[in-house]
Amino acid sequence: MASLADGGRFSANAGSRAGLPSALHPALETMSRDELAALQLQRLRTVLHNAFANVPWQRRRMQAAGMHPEAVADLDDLRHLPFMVKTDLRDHYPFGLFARPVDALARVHASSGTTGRPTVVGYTGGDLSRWADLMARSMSGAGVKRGDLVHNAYGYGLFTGGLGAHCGAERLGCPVVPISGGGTERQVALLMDFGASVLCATPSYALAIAEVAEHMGVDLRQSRLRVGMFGAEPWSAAMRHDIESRLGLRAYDVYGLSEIMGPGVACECECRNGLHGWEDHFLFELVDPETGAPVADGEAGELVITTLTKEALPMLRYRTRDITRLTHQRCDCGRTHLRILRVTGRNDDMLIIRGVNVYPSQIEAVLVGRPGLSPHYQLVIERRGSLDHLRIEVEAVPGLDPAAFDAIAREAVHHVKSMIGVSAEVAVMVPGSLPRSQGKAARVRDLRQEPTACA
Ligand code: DLL
Repeated sequence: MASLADGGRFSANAGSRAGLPSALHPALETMSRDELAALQLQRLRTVLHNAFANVPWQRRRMQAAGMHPEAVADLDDLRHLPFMVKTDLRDHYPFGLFARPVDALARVHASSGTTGRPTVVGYTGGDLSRWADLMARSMSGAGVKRGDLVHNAYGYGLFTGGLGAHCGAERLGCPVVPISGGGTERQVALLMDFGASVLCATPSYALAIAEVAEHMGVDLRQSRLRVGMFGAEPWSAAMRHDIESRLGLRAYDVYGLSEIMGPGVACECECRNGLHGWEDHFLFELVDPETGAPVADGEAGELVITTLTKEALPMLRYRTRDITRLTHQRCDCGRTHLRILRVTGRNDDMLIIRGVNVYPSQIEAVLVGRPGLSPHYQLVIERRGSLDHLRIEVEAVPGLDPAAFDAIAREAVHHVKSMIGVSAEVAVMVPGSLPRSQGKAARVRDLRQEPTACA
């Protein structure tokens, strides 16, 4: 069993266990549930001790909960501790929840957030090494191999996507094209010229690349692309299908968040039947967003994560706001780590339209793939009188006769109503009329909260 000190560090030359050739850390990825629980308990004590000793705010919380790291006898004891939320980090801006002084850190990232102060996160050298290992493990499970050329179109900078994917690829032994987001025509040209076999990007930016390539008359299906590592935002099965057919690759869902680490907290394996959450480094809980009570396997709830090996910023029971379902059933691939069944949206993204709860990804799942409609859409919500009004703006596929727009829109209205239960106006738009993202797509314009001109 690997110790916390090495964090499950592996050698890129380590042999794989027969039958699970894509496992980078075969012993860790297939350990029994009992072994995993024992490792988690040992690491939980260490991380609690770290937080207790080095973060006064965490120590006070543990003391208030009558909890001492030495006295933790099993994993359930963690439930005595209240949840952490994003504002806890903001309230201690910038480094108040760090367990290491700044001069002991190796790197700092931050997420911008739409309002107020950014959320700042920090890593020791050991944290960065474990992150690279987990991202390499994720990529390997998705079929990326040592020597694959990785075109990394995640944004570099404070966002964890760029450097997270970069260091994971390098750790796996892959050369990286660190192109970042933007300059899409150049991206298309370099994909063809360099012959990358792996594309890392948000799913919406992958689609933007596909679209620009089509405009340039370049067929990316003829490129060497084989694997796509897509994440950082919710995306539907229909969108996966669209991306795969236009880019000629196999698309994998990768999940993560900066507060916990960055990309590589969980990732799909070749079975693509849920994302393996790496339980040797994280403790996952699923709770009812209203009551905080545990939610059973298969039911929807909010993901709560505790970091088990983070030195610089231990996070204990962090409410991610991400809504998903979990399964502990063993995957066909042989990995024993639980699976997160696709993150369908964030609690914060949930729209309440005339009393009906709606996630943008639900609307995407209904619309994308319907004849005549492209995956480029935006939801505009406004108040008309005392009623909410949802307008779905979705682009037609290129080449469609505008005379057909109205009929397609009427059909879409019907499908949204019957499958989601909400009445919406659907506007089919000319291709290219909606903004394209270079990172996370902005799907919602909620005008209900915007001040009026005189306010
Ligand atoms: O988005 C880290 C990341 C980079 C993940 C690249 C995957 C690939 P943040 O900017 O902190 O970090 O945003 C985290 O993005 O809480 C989810 O709401 C959302 N998210 C991330 N991955 C997925 C995914 C990065 N695969 C927030 N599916 C998370 C759905 C995702 N939502």
